[in-house]
Amino acid sequence: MRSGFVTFVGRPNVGKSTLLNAICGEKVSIVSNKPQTTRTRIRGVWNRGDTQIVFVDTPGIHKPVSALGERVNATALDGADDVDVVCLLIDATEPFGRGDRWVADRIDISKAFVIVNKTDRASPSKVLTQLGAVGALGAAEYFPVSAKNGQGVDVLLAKLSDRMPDGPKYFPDGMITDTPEAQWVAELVREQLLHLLEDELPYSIATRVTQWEWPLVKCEIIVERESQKGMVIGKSGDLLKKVGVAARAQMPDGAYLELKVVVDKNWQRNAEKVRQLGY
Ligand SMILES: Nc1nc2c(ncn2[C@@H]2O[C@H](COP(=O)(O)OP(=O)(O)OP(=O)(O)O)[C@@H](O)[C@H]2O)c(=O)[nH]1
Ligand SMILES: [Mg+2]
Repeated sequence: MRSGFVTFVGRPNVGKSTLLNAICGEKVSIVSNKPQTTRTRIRGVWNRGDTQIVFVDTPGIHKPVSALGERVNATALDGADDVDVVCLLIDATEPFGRGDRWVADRIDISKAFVIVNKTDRASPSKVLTQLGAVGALGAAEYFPVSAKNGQGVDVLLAKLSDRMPDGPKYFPDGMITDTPEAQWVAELVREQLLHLLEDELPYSIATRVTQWEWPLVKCEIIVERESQKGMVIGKSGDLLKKVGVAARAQMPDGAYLELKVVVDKNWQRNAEKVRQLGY
């Protein structure tokens, strides 16, 4: 048996979580078109023959403006410690920039794999230009992939498998992730809010399951200001209803999901509150 750990790092929105889901064959990490979607380390497992790779998705590393930002950056960088391979993800559709460089400087790049993602949205010549730009980093390997259509992912998995040392099966057969159910439901709710709300509001939101008495699941949506409460609830509760329906559709049959919006003033700036929320 060969097995090991592989961490995805990169600036926000480059497609780390989408790639994790593509590899696992199901959604284990929430995804949105807004930056700073992932807030914790999320593990997803890939098995092939007698090889098992545990992939670790991390929050996008960015310039922090709050205690939450500082916390998630630290979570991401810690996730790159002590793993078999660190993969730095880059977006093929945007120039290699300061944000990417900042992350590259904080990992052992000579041992890292660089993944140029979203090749489905970039012309072959643009992908080549991007590979040329990142080639100067001196990484161990380079891979153009599309997390969306799977292109290049098999080649990446083959190379990662080669790097796995002899080791145990960390996760039993059939177990794809170790995210606790309650945390997963809170994430599903937050994912819908990221999809449905505009501008800065999603960054002010945290979600937390407060009661799990199957089939009743109560989830709190925490906002930072009274004025945000109404926006999350929507006209005559429309938005909140949409969130509930979409999240419940991804839960096991029969679930009854109750959502409640509460205000916790500026929770995002308070390191202790950030910690209590599980970030
Ligand atoms: N076209 C295309 N879009 C992609 C691909 N991978 C990810 N995306 C899109 O890019 C956006 C960001 O994807 P995420 O997977 O949430 O990115 P992330 O790196 O996990 O972002 P953070 O959690 O904020 O750090 C979403 O809208 C995805 O659908 C890809 O290969 N091709
Ligand atoms: Mg993510």
